[in-house]
Amino acid sequence: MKSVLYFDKCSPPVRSCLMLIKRLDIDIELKKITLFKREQLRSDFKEINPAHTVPTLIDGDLILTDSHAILIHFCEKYQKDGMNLWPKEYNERMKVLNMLLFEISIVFRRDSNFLSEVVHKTLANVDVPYHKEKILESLEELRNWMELFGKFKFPIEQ
Ligand SMILES: N[C@@H](CCC(=O)N[C@@H](CS)C(=O)NCC(=O)O)C(=O)O
Repeated sequence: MKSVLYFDKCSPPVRSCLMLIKRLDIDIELKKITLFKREQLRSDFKEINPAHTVPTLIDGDLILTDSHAILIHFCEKYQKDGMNLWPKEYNERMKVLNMLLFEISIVFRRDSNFLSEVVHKTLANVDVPYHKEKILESLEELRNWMELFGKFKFPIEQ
């Protein structure tokens, strides 16, 4: 039976899973949960994921409710020989895990703090300059990490 990914493309963590599904050519069923219609709060979805977030993956008996766990699972299961997305070598693998945790604890948290305020307050009541500074700071840190790894450079729009 095919795995099922509950998704909404407006979610950044969902996007990371969709990118990896494409990269690894995974045959999977996609089920839309429209966040703006608050479909994630449906009781049938909360029975699968009490935290009512997307992405959520069902793969047989396994239910994963965090994009980072889903990304690791996809690599463990579908990464082809010669790919090094989820490295075999221990220290390299821990570096990837470290960056995934940096993403969830800094980059995504700041983005989501801002967007939750936009959704729950009116934009006029949101301290946009504060959030902009925090988000740009996290992107700057991300860029520094990338440069440290010597992988690539990218510009950050002010
Ligand atoms: N740590 C989770 C965060 C997922 C998350 O917060 N998803 C948001 C959309 S970006 C969501 O589904 N929010 C709906 C809700 O909280 O009710 C992950 O990376 O998968």
